Amino acid sequence: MNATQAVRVAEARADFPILHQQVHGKPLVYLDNAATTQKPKPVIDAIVSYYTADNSNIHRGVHTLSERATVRYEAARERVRRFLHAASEQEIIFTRGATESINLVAAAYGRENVGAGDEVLITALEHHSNIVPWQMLCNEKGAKLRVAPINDAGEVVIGEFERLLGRRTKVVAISHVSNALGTVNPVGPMIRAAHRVGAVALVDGAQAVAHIPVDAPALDADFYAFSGHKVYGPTGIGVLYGKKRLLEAMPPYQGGGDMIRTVTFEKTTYNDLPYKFEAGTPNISGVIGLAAAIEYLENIGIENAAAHEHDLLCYATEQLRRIPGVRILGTAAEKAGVLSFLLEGVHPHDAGTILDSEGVAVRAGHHCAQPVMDRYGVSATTRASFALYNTREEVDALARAVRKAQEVFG
Ligand code: C6P
Repeated sequence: MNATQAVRVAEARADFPILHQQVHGKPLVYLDNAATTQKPKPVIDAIVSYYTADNSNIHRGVHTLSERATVRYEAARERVRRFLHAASEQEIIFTRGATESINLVAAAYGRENVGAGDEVLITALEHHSNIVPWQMLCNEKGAKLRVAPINDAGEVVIGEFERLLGRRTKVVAISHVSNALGTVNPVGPMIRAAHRVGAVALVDGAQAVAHIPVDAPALDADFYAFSGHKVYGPTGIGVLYGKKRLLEAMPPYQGGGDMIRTVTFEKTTYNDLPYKFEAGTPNISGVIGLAAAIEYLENIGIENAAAHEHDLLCYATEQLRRIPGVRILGTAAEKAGVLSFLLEGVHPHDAGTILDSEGVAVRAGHHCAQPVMDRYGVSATTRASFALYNTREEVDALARAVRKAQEVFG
């Protein structure tokens, strides 16, 4: 490890039990972190301890276990609040993931505030989760989905983005970091531009929060969405941050237990924030695991993790560029640890299969971002993505496996 890297990688790797195994007789090299990160021991322990000692339903029971579970659940909300620098815990809604967070805003905010002839502006970099909910809303309302283009490097053309903003724009929905190319969007200025025309701005932070310290109020994001499983936490848990004034004005997303104050057959009154948006028994163990994940990452330091991943990205880019026939997609000036590439004469799925036979786990496909693939005239790429526990030696293993794929299909 380079002496300037503050992440003690060997120590960090020891925290992730899953990394210490062989796949097809080779040491596992896990480079599919943009799809989901592995979970450190403190996260696994938090979930085990919850189910071993405190499991109960929350906000309902008068008994001790329920009180303990409720305390752990709400303490986790406070940790997420601090993580995003939100002003109030009322601004932190637990969801199933980034996808549900975006759907919640499209349904609850969008249905009330977007009408016929209005526009929703997204970018050509978006994941399907930040396209389809807006498309569904626009179809329902007779509104128009506008798309800001990207250049060959995979950067949003900011002049075009600004040109597409107008008095009809009601929502701007943008990714903080592209999952397919790794581009980091200048979300601060983009949010400010959205506000100048009176639109609200949602940021899809699914690929950002593990790599970039996020201060949602400083960004002035109206909504910020992320998934627990991409930030070393469990699957099935996510977060929606929303400005209190907007959340308060929005109708509920789903009806059920916990989101109500009173129910009669004639009328229901709704609970206060954030419970108004958390219908039904939530993913309690997921919330507790997420809080442990955030604590783990904060102890390492997001900036330290980001610096380490940046080093790996630069090193991997250099290594792959040395291999004739490799074409890297996504060469933005600001990139997080995602490396998407094509191998001449080898389909990305075949490349992924050969890499797997060498123990190297990557994602091959359209990465749920088909419009990005269309922009480059390809159907798929092979994608390596880095986390705080990856090493330069693993990048070397990736490069060796890529050469092997070339030989096999040569
Ligand atoms: N991207 C990937 O391999 P969920 O599935 O709700 O946890 O996250 C959806 C999502 C939303 N936005 C971005 C930018 C994303 O990258 C993802 C998930 C994974 O790239 C799985 S498709």
